[in-house]
Amino acid sequence: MDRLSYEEASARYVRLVEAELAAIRRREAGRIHPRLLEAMFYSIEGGGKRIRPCLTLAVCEMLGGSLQNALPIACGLEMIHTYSLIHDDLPCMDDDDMRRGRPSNHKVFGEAEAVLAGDGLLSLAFEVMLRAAAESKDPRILAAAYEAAQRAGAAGMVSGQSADMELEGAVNPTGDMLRYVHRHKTADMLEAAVVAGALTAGADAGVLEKLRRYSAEMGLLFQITDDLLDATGDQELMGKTLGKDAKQGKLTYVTLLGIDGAKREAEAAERRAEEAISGLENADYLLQTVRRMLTRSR
Ligand code: GRG
Repeated sequence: MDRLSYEEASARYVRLVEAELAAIRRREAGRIHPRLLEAMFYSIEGGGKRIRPCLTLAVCEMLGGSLQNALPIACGLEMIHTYSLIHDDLPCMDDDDMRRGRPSNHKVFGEAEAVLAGDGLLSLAFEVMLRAAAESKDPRILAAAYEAAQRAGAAGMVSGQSADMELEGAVNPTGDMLRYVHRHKTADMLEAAVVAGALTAGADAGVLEKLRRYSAEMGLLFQITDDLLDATGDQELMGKTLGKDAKQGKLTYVTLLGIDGAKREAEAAERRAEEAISGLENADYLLQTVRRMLTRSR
């Protein structure tokens, strides 16, 4: 990161992750039923910003860890994130026809196969992470996989999604309910990415604590900008249907705070994220990530 610009560092991480995901697909061909494999990797290969795996690799490198250790965890997290998008797009959840600039998984493969594609990605993610831990016998990789399980699982992202569905039907939705939803639905997976990267490098408790605070603020920032983009963004750039929140009368940070209030809250979260890691060395990639999130257009 010292010598590379933010864009160059990100492109290097994306190349590493995408090459490893392609290797996983090749390894699984012949083992996984062909149609299921195709459905799983249709969504993996459909683009996406790869924010989570980039964070995992960047934090590992920032703390002097080996990218080889972090790569299976980074790929596992991208697979878990992709499963959540496939399931979120289903008619019984958010009912979205477009994702990552292409028809959603169920539009191409049908609802039943899309459910299975999500299930397949979720379980393959743990196979990939736990195989790396077992083969290396490195407890740091096991700790990272456990972090991923906790944040992605029943008490993490899945609780966020469940609360989100409850919020949609609530007669008097509150700001606290909204914050709970996004703490889990959005921030938990970003925290998993950052903290798992740190665990692969053997970070101590003090560093982990700073990174957890940074991730929680980044999660809030990411969600507010997502809500702002849903209200004011460019559909082509975002690669998904926009304006849905207003159409569905959903409580979001924009409906709660207004456009200007949401922007101010995003700026405050960005500042708090920077403060959380102010004592960490070589944190340039993390600082740049939250600064760019504030002005992102996709
Ligand atoms: C179905 C268990 C389950 C969970 C779904 C991630 C999620 C939870 C739903 C997706 C909808 C949504 C608005 C989630 C908030 C987090 C978010 C903005 C995800 C999209 O992440 P990006 O922008 O997507 O990083 P790409 O495609 O770039 O990877």
